[in-house]
Amino acid sequence: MSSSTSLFAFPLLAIALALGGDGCGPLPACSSGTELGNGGWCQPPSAVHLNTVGFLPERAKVAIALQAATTFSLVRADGSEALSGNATGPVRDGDTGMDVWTIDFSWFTEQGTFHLDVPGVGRSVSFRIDANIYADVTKTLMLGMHGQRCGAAVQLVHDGKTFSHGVCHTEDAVPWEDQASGTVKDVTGGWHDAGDYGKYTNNAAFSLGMLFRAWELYPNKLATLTLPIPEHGGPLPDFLAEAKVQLDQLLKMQRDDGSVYQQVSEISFEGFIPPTFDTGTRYIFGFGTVQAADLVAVAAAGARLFLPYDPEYATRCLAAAQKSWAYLQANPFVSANLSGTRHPGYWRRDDGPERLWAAAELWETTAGADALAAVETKLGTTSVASNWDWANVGNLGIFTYVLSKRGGRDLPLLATVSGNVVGSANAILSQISTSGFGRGISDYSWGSNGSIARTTLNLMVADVLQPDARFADGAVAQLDHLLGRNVYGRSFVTGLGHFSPIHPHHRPSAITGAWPGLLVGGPNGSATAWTDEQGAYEQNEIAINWNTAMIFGAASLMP
Ligand code: 9MR
Ligand code: 9MR
Ligand code: ZN
Repeated sequence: MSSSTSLFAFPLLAIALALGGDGCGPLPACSSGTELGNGGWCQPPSAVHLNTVGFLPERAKVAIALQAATTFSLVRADGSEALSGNATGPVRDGDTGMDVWTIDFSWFTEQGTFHLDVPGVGRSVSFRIDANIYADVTKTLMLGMHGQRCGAAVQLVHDGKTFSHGVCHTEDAVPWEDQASGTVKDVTGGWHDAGDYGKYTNNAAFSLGMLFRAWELYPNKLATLTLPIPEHGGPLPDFLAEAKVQLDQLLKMQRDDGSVYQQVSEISFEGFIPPTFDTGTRYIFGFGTVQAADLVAVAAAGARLFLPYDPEYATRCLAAAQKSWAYLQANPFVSANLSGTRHPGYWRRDDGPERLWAAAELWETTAGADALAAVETKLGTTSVASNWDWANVGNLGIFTYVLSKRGGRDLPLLATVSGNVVGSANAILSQISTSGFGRGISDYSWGSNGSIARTTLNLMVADVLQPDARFADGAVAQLDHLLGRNVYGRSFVTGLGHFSPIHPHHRPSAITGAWPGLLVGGPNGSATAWTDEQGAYEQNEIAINWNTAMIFGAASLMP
């Protein structure tokens, strides 16, 4: 796991270095057992692998050891022992082949700062047991979203360090098909998608969909969240104000005929430069039904969510949703033509899941019979995915349908689909129980950390349909994993928890050090295929669809 080993073990990185593309250089060497950490000193992972932020008093508390553990003690910050007990195990984790010992102190409810001492293994980092930890986690992840803002100057402070950039990408953008005329259509604003400065309609809508689901399930929790954003103190709750930045930009992506553009970016990826230095021509590439359906979904949802605060905006959102809905009714699948760009990464080959989501959100907002018929037709042939990402937004529509308080649904269908949602959550629970590291999904593909975070939607929607404490504990296990109960004994979120990523593939971070509140993609290819290196974009990039999934999970566990 040392940086020098992974440098050679990771061929793509070797290629990137050979091309000299992205300013990623060899890291200073650390002695064995330590790695270069925040602030530039060598530090070890937590000896006991656990959620390095902490635990909720009333929920599961599980830590793991990767060496033989027999007993443990939980120690308060003043050195007194709070409890002692026995570890269990080992169990063999199938993904890594590692033996894993479990330390379970779930029944302990005292709040405070603690660490674990495990003879033969070592001492964990300090962590909190506190009912408020997930308010802090949610806030930091939302700060991460704020840092992704495009077309605006951004300044944020975290742990005493300031991160900022000036107004960027003010000339967004030239429609690719009209480039001869040189017309610029205003598609400024929104969030940078990831470590690059592109903006992609389907992934932005997907990300908003998860934030909106969080808002609708946890309005009282999220209304209390204060964020250091310019809109603070205005008419909108801060959480919705940050989300509106992206919805505003998506509304600008709509074309006159109701179709919607897909991508705003340069032809190729930018260099590793600050956003304000990125002044190459940006184009708008492709449009089609996937994007129209995505806009219907988020604009229709926006029309309900913003109504209490800004009725005029809600009306505008609904009109936009209806316009793209009409386009969808008149057009079978229209594929976005992304041939002008060299990186059409979010291209979609069909629009089925998007149409389902669009119909569900429009129906929930308007009670329209055509939308209900459309969603119910799709539901007859759609399963509930336990592992899902930007290419399969169907779950968002399914969750809206089953959680709705509206009448008029086909009751046998509703019962079947609700049962399938609970079934998906139970499948996630059984996957968690077979993983030494508590992962709710079994594969390791690009953005696997985001997919782990996203299982919290299945779990918590199931918890509404069929309340069961195991669902929230399953969600806790996912957050535990992302914050340190993993192979690495490290947090996967920049600026949060112990030994968080230092070199994310994120252009602004390359210049000023890791911006806070960003979930990195995680192992991609196998259970141990993650490295904290800037060049490793397939494992260590950050992205809005990963962050917003984790925001949902953290919000669900707020007090
Ligand atoms: O920085 C780019 C990142 O956002 C993408 O996810 C990734 C894959 O499409 O590509 C990155 O850009 C790399 C490019 O594809 C190849 N040359 C090196 C670039 C920076 O690592
Ligand atoms: O997260 C995306 C992953 O599912 C795809 O396999 C991959 C290649 O198409 O692209 C990932 O998304 C990247 C996008 O294409 C460009 N911006 C950075 C995204 C995160 O790496
Ligand atoms: Zn920008």
